[in-house]
Amino acid sequence: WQLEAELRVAASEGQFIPYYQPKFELATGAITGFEALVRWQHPTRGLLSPVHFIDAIIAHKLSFELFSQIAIQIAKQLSIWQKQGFLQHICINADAAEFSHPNFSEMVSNLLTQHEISTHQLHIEVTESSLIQRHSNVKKQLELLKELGICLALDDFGTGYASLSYLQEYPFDFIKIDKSFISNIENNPTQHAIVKAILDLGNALNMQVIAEGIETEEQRDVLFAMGCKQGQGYWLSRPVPADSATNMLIQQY
Ligand code: G
Ligand code: G
Ligand code: NA
Ligand code: MN
Repeated sequence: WQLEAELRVAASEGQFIPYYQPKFELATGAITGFEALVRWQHPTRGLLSPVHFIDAIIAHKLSFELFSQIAIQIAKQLSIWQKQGFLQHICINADAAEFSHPNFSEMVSNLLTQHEISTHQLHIEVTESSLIQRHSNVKKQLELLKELGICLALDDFGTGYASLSYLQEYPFDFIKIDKSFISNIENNPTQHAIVKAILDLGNALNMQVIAEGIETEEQRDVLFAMGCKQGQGYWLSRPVPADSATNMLIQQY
């Protein structure tokens, strides 16, 4: 199929929509925020997961278009939730290519002002793998975002080539432990030791640590006992459409 041509149509016609996966306090299960995960509402193929098109988006330099489209929908959603009294944050994924756009932070800042959203309600997460190329503009843009008051998370921590140096180089507030270290944490001493070390590191560096890919109550219990405070995973919920996310918030209060 004509992937590139179809992606360009999708970008111009607004076929990309966010799904929302809750992040929660391990102690209580209370929802602290949501990660927005893009889906492609394809006119004939139905709802497509980003694993089928994210690489093509990046290769064809459509990252900024995708980010803008998702960011606008998130800003609107935050504004709706704010009016309903829900002050949870939404976290949006960005790959480093997006930061190479010189107006990235300005675009984000304008969007927040326009929708009267406070900057601390938007988080941005960057995957380690996307930092490898070291786009020259990435550090500058991350620092500008940070100055705006936007929280930055380093995603998939531990799977990149230079995990520790990224912590030194860029101003992250959150570390997200990759789900490959959580998948069997209740039985696997190696995973347990790695997660323990990441939690200690986060503590020492004053960064908050979020465990990804929590699928079972047992994994939640183990992580909680280790001192991990925040998590995300199928145990609480898969990524869901906006109305289901709203229902989760309503049920919580
Ligand atoms: O739900 P999941 O299959 O939702 O996501 C698959 C991959 O796509 C993940 O690695 C996730 O980080 C990435 N991804 C999801 N949404 C976005 C997005 O809006 N921008 C970018 N750059 N990556 C995304
Ligand atoms: O790269 P990133 O960490 O953004 O990707 C998150 C991916 O992990 C998404 O595809 C999301 O749907 C998926 N995911 C979220 N929670 C779980 C989980 O508990 N188990 C598994 N296997 N995948 C998860
Ligand atoms: Na992510
Ligand atoms: Mn991740």
